[in-house]
Amino acid sequence: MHAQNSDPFALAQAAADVIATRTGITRHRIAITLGSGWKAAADHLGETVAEVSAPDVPGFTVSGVAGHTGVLRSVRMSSGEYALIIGARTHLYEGHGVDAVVHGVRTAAAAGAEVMVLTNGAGGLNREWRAGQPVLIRDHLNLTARSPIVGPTFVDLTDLYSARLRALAHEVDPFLDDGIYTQLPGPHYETPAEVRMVRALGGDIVGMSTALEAIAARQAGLEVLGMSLITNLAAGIQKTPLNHSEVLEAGLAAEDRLGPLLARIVNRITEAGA
Ligand code: 8IG
Repeated sequence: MHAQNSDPFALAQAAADVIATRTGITRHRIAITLGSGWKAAADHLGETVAEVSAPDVPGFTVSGVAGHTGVLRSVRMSSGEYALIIGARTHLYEGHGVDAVVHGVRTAAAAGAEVMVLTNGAGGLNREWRAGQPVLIRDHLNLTARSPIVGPTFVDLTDLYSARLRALAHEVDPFLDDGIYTQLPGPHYETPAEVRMVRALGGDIVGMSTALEAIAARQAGLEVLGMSLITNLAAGIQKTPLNHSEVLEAGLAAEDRLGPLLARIVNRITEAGA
């Protein structure tokens, strides 16, 4: 047990082994982490062949965040390939460390995935955006001052949010806008001054999850697609205070559109050959 905890990659392999045993699927070609507002999307992807409760899988815990389900699903897509849907996310602000935050991504890689789709709910800085609008992540600013990588492994992040996958997403919806995702540690939302800082730095989206996961995904050799559901405009841009129930409401309101959109993008990716 202690040996496992000290080696996050061994823990991810143990998780992948349990997933393979419990689902009967030895290889998941693509993995999708579902963030706030994206939960119902899983139902559109294909036929769910198995569900595993997150606490039954080594290294996963039930999230304390309302709107995060704590279930991993194996879904058979129209291409005949299997997708691993990760409905369990650990955030940096939960205090379990960076390895816990990126465990889902490392598990996806150990389960055989070549593509990692990271979705989240986030705040938007672009005044043209509206709550309930999905946008592609084009690049990120990691303002957590942390990395999931320990030691002298110098991972290239030039094309972190794969241009190839973004192009496939644009084939599905040419009107998808994109932006620079900025990860802050949270769990508090930004002050209006911090939102102005993010804007000055070139950020378009503020969130608390995806940048560290994307870095770990790239280290593991996965191709990354990132999508944010803009659930609110960032503090100071929208006039009303931010709250988590508003976030959940925006997610619910957008579900009808998000599910089919994500399903079409994921199926497009697997048909193109992951
Ligand atoms: I949902 O406005 C959601 N997550 N940092 N700021 C940050 N994270 C968020 C926000 C937001 N909305």
